[in-house]
Amino acid sequence: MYMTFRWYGPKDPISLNHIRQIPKMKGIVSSLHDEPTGVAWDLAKIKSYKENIESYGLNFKVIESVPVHEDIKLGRGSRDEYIDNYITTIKNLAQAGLEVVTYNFMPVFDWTRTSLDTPFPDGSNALTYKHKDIMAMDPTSPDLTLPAWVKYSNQELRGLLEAYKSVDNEGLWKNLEYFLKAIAPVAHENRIKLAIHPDDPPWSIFGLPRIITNKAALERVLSIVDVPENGLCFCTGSLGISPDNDCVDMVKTFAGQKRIHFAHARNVSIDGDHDFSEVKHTNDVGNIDFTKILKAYFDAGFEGAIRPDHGRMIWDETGLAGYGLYDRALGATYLQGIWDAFESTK
Ligand code: DNO
Repeated sequence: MYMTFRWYGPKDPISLNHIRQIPKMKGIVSSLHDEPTGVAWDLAKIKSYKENIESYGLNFKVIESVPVHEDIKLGRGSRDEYIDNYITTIKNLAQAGLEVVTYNFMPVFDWTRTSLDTPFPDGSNALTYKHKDIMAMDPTSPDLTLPAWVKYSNQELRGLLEAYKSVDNEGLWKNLEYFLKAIAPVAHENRIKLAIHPDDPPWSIFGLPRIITNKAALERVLSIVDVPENGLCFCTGSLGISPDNDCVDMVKTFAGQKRIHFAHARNVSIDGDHDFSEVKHTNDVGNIDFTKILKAYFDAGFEGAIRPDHGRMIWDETGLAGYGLYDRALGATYLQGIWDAFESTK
């Protein structure tokens, strides 16, 4: 396992110089954030982005993410053109020396929360989710936006929500299957590891289908194209908010099969039925115990990248929701410490 940190590019308030000062920090996870969804990424742009990161002594092997165009998820006629672009991007990333491509198959909205700064008694604040608040939200309201959401015009958004009315969960599976059957063989040939991120939260929101929600779904993804490159970004914070999901068991299974290509380490506290808070990485709180999760990775001989996912805002830091410096840096050192203790007993 090697430790990485997500960086949002030159516009990120956190600098590569600060990130490299985190003990044992090895690499950056990032994306060409200014590229519109659906275009083919240019090789020269990828190379220069990579060179800049590497000039700080950090590696850059993991892309998070190459977003999937909605036309692919909707199975529209234009999907082939977007799939061709995705394939070009995969080939160019391979040529530039990248190793892992993270993506998700969530319709319209990426991760979703109902509050970005719920205060905690110790003076920190964090992201939380209350299902009854989601039920009361109108996602097309101009006042409503989340950091990870693509900015659509109101009309586009209404059009998309309407179009998804004819795509149920099985329809979405079919569209994922079509996409994976086209891209996984290319990833295999080019030795690019594909890492699908689970749905966050792992249940339907705003009436949209959501399918990457549990162990059976992960097994199904892997079976669609059974090559080692067709794999997972295993996110404890997304899967772990469903009490039915046993994350330790899933790590044992999928890291054991060498199909986890990237690990997201986030701790969450289940506060009630479909309600949760994001909490610090340590095992005195929350439902995820990283001593157990990391032991499962360690026993499976996991060699991929891990990153501390969403942190709280502490010490009066302000910045991108979930992506401040301080709490994620504490998370990274906590996770690394657990790992080093396992290493030392080898
Ligand atoms: C949340 C992240 C996700 C993830 C994408 C992967 O903080 O884990 O936004 O990057 O879903 O495509």
